[in-house]
Amino acid sequence: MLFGRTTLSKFVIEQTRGQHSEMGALLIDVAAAVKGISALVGKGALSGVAGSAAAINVQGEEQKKIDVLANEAFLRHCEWGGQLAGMASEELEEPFRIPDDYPRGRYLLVFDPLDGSSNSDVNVSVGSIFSILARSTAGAAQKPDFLRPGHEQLAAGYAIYGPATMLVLTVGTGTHGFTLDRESGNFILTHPAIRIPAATREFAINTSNERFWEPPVQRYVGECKAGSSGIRGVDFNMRWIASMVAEVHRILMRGGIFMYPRDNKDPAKPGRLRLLYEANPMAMLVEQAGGAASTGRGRILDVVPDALHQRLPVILGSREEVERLERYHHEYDTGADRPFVSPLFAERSLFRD
Ligand code: AFP
Repeated sequence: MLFGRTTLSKFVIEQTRGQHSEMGALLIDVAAAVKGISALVGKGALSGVAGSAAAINVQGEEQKKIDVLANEAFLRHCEWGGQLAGMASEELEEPFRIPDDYPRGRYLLVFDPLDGSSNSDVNVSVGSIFSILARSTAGAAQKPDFLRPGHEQLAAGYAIYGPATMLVLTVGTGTHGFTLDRESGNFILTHPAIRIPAATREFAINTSNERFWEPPVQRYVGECKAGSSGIRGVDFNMRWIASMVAEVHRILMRGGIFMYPRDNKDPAKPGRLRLLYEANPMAMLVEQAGGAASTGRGRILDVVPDALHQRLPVILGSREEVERLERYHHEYDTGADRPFVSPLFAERSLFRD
């Protein structure tokens, strides 16, 4: 069927008609940025931009040339349209000010231009993640305007640059997947109204950090690894791609639980993943698809940010498993997961030695 399929533009215009029609135009600019990044990533080593940019980004991580170019793609495609009061990026320490020769609007675009970029040199799927907020007044956005809890997001999405390039989007009316038709250059609606199965037998975590995890996470993962010989009574499968976009995409397609928990490897860091442009957009997409997204001790979308590049623990995916792991955190915090030991037998023996 060549014609009549729903394109991203048609979907966005229909879904944002009225109050947020300007946001629709912004989403079409984001899609244009994503197409440019897809073309660049798809060239691989032929792009001539593999390797390090010989710089360290605000995260203290080595910046790759392709990180810089992906960031440029978002800024150049989105700065001119008149919908934005400002932008914030994983690659920029401070918010990006819309140049004064462009009109400003009331939306805020927050993004990780190339997530999983350490995988780009080894040809593993990477992605871009974005989130849209709004402010009540026009004019240049200041840092506090971005520090809004995730439940205030108006839209969220990611692009995954895999064998196919897909854009997965929510504007608050479910989570929907679009596949890039390279011949026409259109994103075509291929996965309407995605639903995450409530139950799963597949977990994703970097188990090399196991010794640093908190006990409830060690308990949960230990039960998954014990499989049918343990209390869960069923075998589990494990995945770890080290590209959050690819993990979340797999979970949206077939269920699963993704964990990047707090670990004490670096006690100064409450987690690896960033709240504003990784956890919040992914949490909105997952919840809109019927899943759950938690820090282990609370809903991610209710966390009030206090810094632009704030990190936090991330547990998301099939609702039953996320809720089980939240229960394990609660039992740990209240001591309910440890057998009650009577004071008579706690520290001292009845028989003095
Ligand atoms: P990079 O963007 O530096 O490759 O990090 C990717 C990421 O933020 C996220 O996409 C992965 O889930 C996670 O880090 C992988 O972390 P580990 O390398 O510690 O497994």
